[in-house]
Amino acid sequence: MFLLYINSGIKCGGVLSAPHGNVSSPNFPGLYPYDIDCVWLIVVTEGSSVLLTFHHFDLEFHDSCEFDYIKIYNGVSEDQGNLLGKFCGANFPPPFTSSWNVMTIIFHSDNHVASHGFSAVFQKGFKAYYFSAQQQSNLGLWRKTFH
Ligand SMILES: [Ca+2]
Repeated sequence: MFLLYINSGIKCGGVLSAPHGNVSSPNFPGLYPYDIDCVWLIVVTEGSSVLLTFHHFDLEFHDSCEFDYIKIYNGVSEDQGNLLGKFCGANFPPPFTSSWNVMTIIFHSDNHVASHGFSAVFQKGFKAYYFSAQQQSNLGLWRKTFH
C-alpha cells in the first residue's frame, strides 16, 4: 500500500498537478536525510504524457541499489510491469516518458550514508493513452491517500 510517509519529522512527496515543475530530494543540494520514503505523483492533463528529465543525480551507490534508490513508475501503480527503472549511485537516469498522464517517483534512503540527492524537471509531453476506468479509480484512491 502507498502512504505518504513521515519519518524523522521529514515530510516529502505529494501530488504535483501542473503542466511542468520540478522534483528534488529533501534538502537538495544538501545531503538528504536518513530513513525517508518520499512518493511523488505527477499528474498532467489527460491525454498527455509526462516527460521527466534529471538534472542532478547523486545517491549512495550499491550494486543493486538496496540502500538508497529512486524508482520511477508509469502511472500510479507499483506493479512490476509499470516500473520504468530503479537507480542509485551517480549514473543519471535517462529521460522518461509515461504512457499515460501520470508518473510516480519513489525516493528511499536507509539509515546510513547520505549523498546530495537528485533534482529533476517534469513537463507535459506528447499525446498519450487515456486511463482505463480501473486506472482512473486507482488514481482517485491515491489522491485521497495524499490529501
Ligand atoms: Ca544511505
